[in-house]
Amino acid sequence: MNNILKTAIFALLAGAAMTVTASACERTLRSSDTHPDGYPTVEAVKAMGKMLEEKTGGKLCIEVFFGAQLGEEKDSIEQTQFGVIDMDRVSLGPFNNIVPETQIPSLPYIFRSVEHMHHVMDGPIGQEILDAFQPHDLVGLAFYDGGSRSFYNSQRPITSMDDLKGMKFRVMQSDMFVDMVSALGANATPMPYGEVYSAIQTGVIDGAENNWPSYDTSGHYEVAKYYTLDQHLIVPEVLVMSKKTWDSLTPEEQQAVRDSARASVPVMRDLWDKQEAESEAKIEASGVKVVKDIDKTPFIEAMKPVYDKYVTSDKLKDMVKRIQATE
Ligand code: BDP
Repeated sequence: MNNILKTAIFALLAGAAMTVTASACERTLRSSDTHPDGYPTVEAVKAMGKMLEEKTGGKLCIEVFFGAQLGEEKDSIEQTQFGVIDMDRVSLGPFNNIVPETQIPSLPYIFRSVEHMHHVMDGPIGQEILDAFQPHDLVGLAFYDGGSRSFYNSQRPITSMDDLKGMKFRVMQSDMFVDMVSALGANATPMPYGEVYSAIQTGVIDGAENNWPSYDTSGHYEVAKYYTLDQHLIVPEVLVMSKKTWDSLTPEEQQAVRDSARASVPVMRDLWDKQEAESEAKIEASGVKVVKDIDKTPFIEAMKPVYDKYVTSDKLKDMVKRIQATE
């Protein structure tokens, strides 16, 4: 056999071997995430994929398309509703205009702490909110952590509500967040996450708001060096599946999806705590001016019109009451 033939046969065999490895899984579900590889949400869905592959004896796997490869959140949500994307990991914020129930855990200062949020979202209220995705062509699978979100900007330290006056902040694509920022005396503009860095850099906006890990991994702290821990939102993140994909699975596969999604939650929380501490340390060391001891009372009081505007139906009012009554 001449060398060229040998090389060709080798290439063919290697190709066949690769195909075998790649097709070890009968079906690979595509999952979208805006965050970069290594971010807790991305790693949690990968962990879920491993569990799913095991539970289904290699029938189902998940591939995570991180870094908004499948589009920014507003678009990826639509694509998931259409069944073009199988799964999506998104903050609850961009669902506010679609699934009214998601507005409730997205309300400013609704949760007293991350523990309070866990108690609510791990219980019956969380389940009701997951179920509320169904009529919108989505299946809610699990909630992930998103820490607490606070304002950062490129102009000056915010030490009281007055300092926010006249500033322009980017918010997630949710009408409620536009009203939240207006109620604080500032201006808001909804914008996809991926456009925020250059919008701050070029002065189109003064800043945005997010948790430590996002402020870090997006690089926003490089262009907005004032961060004030007013912690106006403790908004959970959610993992959803397209109803089209869901309906194409057998009941056993659906159960395996539910179980492995649920089992990925403690994995995520663990990764989250580590990432949060790491990001905080990195940002503090980078020279960002962090205002920690802000009086939140005026911020909380200013939110009344937001509650009045969005908590309108009896169902939503009752949900707020039950959340407030949860320990
Ligand atoms: C991050 C969320 C992500 C959102 C982003 C945002 O994890 O889902 O896209 O905030 O502000 O904290 O858009």
